[in-house]
Amino acid sequence: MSAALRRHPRFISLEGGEGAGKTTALNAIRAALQARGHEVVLTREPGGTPLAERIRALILTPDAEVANEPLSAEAELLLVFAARAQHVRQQIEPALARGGYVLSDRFTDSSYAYQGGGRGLDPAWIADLERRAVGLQPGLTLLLDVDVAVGRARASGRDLGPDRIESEQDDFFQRVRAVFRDRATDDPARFQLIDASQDQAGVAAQVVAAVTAYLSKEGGNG
Ligand code: Z5A
Repeated sequence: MSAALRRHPRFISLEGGEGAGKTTALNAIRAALQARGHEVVLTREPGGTPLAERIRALILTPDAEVANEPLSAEAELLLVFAARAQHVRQQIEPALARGGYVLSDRFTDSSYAYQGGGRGLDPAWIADLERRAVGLQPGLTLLLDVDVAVGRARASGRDLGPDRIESEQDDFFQRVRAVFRDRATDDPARFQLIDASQDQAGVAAQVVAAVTAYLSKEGGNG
């Protein structure tokens, strides 16, 4: 397989820490794209295909048989990339080939942030996996940035208890946030930083404005 990395203009990802408000933002972007007559495939990571969703469960909510076996950082990284390779080949690339937009709740930037920043794995290894196993980057990535304590307080209001990653301590999430922000600074052509401390309507307005500006810049897509 080629180790090249392509950016696709109809592939859009949303990134951020927990409680950043990705769900509302995704729905707002989907509505904006559909209003322009585009096919939109809404998907998420880890997951997005039946097999990749199984891998997601292994990572985040392991069943009783394996719940007591610690998952090494290296295994966690390889599992998220196994899920991603499957997701890209089975779901994302076919949708893009049909001419649709793909809107993904998280993508490879989360691996740099969580497995690189949070777990301390070498980003060069992640970059190698990205080129070899994925080969694809979004044309636009919206980073919903919010203070860790604010995001965690929002997320703790949900009915479900914390999953395996959500059970990490604040310093883990501070490192995650720092990597996301650094990546946005280093790649302004792809990233748009969204102030996710605003209320849900304010965040939705920002993401729709960012996507609208992106579509106009891409030309012919809006
Ligand atoms: N992970 C990884 O480690 N490596 C990888 O490569 C990938 C992922 C791809 C699953 O992601 C986990 O996988 C994630 C990273 C890891 N673990 N963590 N942490 P996920 O996206 O499924 O999980 P999440 O980020 O924890 O989701 P989340 O907490 O649901 O975040 P969200 O989708 O951005 O938030 P939300 O569901 O839209 O909102 C959460 C709550 O906050 C909800 O009650 C809302 O009503 C409320 N909310 C949202 N926005 C606002 C505003 N603006 N004001 C007030 N309240 C708000």
